[in-house]
This record gives sequence, C-alpha cells and structure tokens, in this order.
Amino acid sequence: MSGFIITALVILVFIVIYQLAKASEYTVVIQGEEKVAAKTNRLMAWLMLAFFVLGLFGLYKCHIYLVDMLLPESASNHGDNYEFMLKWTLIVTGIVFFLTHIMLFYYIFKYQASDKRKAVFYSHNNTVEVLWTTIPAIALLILVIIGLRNWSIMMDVAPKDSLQVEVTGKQFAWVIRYPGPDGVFGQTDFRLINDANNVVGLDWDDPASRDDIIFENGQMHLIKDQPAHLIIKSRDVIHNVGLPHFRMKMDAVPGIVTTMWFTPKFTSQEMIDKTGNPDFVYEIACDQMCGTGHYSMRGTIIVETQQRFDAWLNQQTSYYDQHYGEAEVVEEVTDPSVIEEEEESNDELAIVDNN
Ligand SMILES: [Cu+2]
Repeated sequence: MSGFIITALVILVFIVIYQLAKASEYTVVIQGEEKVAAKTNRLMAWLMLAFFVLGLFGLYKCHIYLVDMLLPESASNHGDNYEFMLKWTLIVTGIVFFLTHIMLFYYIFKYQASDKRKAVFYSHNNTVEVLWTTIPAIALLILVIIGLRNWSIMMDVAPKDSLQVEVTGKQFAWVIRYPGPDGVFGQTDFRLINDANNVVGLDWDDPASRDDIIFENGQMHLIKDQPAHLIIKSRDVIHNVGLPHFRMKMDAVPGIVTTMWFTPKFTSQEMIDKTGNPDFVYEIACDQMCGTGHYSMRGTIIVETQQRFDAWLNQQTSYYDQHYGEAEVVEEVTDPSVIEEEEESNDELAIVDNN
C-alpha cells in the first residue's frame, strides 16, 4: 500500500513541475522574453550570493559541531610531525579555497548578464599563466618535501634501545607478545599455531620461546619516552594496527613481517588529565576491513613510566609456563586480562592460597 502511495506522490510531483514549467512559458509570452530573462538573471545572481553565504555559515556550523570530536593532542613524536604537516596543508589549501571562492562568487554576481555591457574576448596572458602554475607547484613541492622527510624518519630503522613488542592480528583479536627476560623472541612457525595452547605458533624447541610473554586480550603496555618498536604479523587476512592517538598505522599482512616505531609522549594517566576524560584509553583499532568481526578488534595500550612497566612485567608468567609449566606457576597467574585488577589484591590471594 505504501509503495502505491509513494509512486502516486512521485507522479504528482512530476505533474506539478511540468505545470509550473508550462506556466512560466506563458509568462514569457505575456511579459516578453527579454524582461523575463533579465528578471531571472537578477534572481540567479542573488541566489548564488545566498548560496555562498549559506555555504560559509554551514561550514562554520559544522566546525562548531564537530570540533569536539577531533582526536586529542598527538601522543607520539611522529604524530607531532604528522600534525605539523596536516596543519600547514590545511592553512595553505584553506587560504586558496577561501580566496578563490570569494572571487568566484563575487565576479558571478558582479558580471551578471546586463544590456549595458558586452563580453570581452581575452585569449590568454602569459604572465598570469606562469604565476598560477609556478606558485602552486612550489607550494606543493614544499609540502611534498616535508612529507617525504617525515616518511623517511617514520620508516627509518627503530632505535636500538626500543621496547620490542610483537603484535599479531587474527580474526578477530590482537595477540601481544613480549620477548621475556632474555630479550629475544622465540622462533615461530605457522604450522604450530593452535588456539588452545600456542596462539602464535611458538617453537618450544627454541629455548628463547619458553620465556615469551603473551597476551590474548589485545592489551599492550608501553613506556613513556622510550621508543616502541612494533613487529607486526597476521595469522589470516590483512589487518591494520591503527593507533589513532599516536597518529600511526601499519598493515598486518599474512606471511610478511611489517614494523613501525614511535615514542609515546604521555602516560595513560597524563592523557586522562589532558583530555579531562576519566575513561580515556589509548586504542588499537583494526584499520582494515578484515571480516564480519572486524568491529570487535579493539585493543588497548597502557603507557606508563619505566618503573611501573618493570613492576608489571615482573609479575607476568611466560606463555609456556601458563600452559605447560608446573602447577604452582599456573596458579599464580591464570588469565592475563584480570592481572590489572588482581595487582592490588595479590597479597591477600596468596595468603588465602597458603591456607
Ligand atoms: Cu582486523
């Protein structure tokens, strides 16, 4: 029924438009073609002006409405370079945008059709052509050079003292791995992957793999002011480690190891204070549509001081011990996701366990 009403409405609207067009044809006949054309021209010129003013007002309103939804201050050194570039690109293109549009609409209004003047034929002007070609070319060249410089800094080899963290994307979660006390990641082999007790496919014959620490809850800990070197892998399809607050992202590609590095500038607590948002968390968002559960690939990052990071890391049990270790080790930490809450109550738990 509603389909019939909509069809009828559409047909009615067309009839009304057709009748209006016909009516205006009759006015032309009655009032004289030239008079109507002059009137229409004037109306169009004013409408163009109104369109421009309304457009500017809309732009301003959008800005007011959306400005609070922008990301907070960049939390990494690379992010600062990126922000600088974005800011200057917007300033340069913004100036050009406003100047050209003010001129465009002004001249449309000023030179609306009139009987009093005739159009001049003006073929070209070499000086003007050279100017409007070279000035944008130089401006773009400068922006591109800044971009290339930043790209080479971001893509450069990570500093030697970087904190090494491996991030593996899988449908649909992030698995975070630290190399453990030996500082060396154990060898992995995709044929050994097993969600029950070997989530990244560690080779247990490699002694370096036994102390590796793994978090399947997608929570990563980083240290303030220390470069973090992310070693990025994927178990299935292409994912992307997107870190909006650090202004960084990198594809996680199956079969290829990608990397990215940056230095966090603020701890999570400092960011909470800066944003005034008590619920602020650094987020790992998958920036690549990777399947039906893509939306659920949300990881988190906790940035803390070296001291707190060390204290936290010392409390962790290796993945091997969690799954194959002696009973008392397994009891100590069972689920990495609850370690945060347990931190304070650990002492009490230990007493209970002893009893
Ligand atoms: Cu994904």
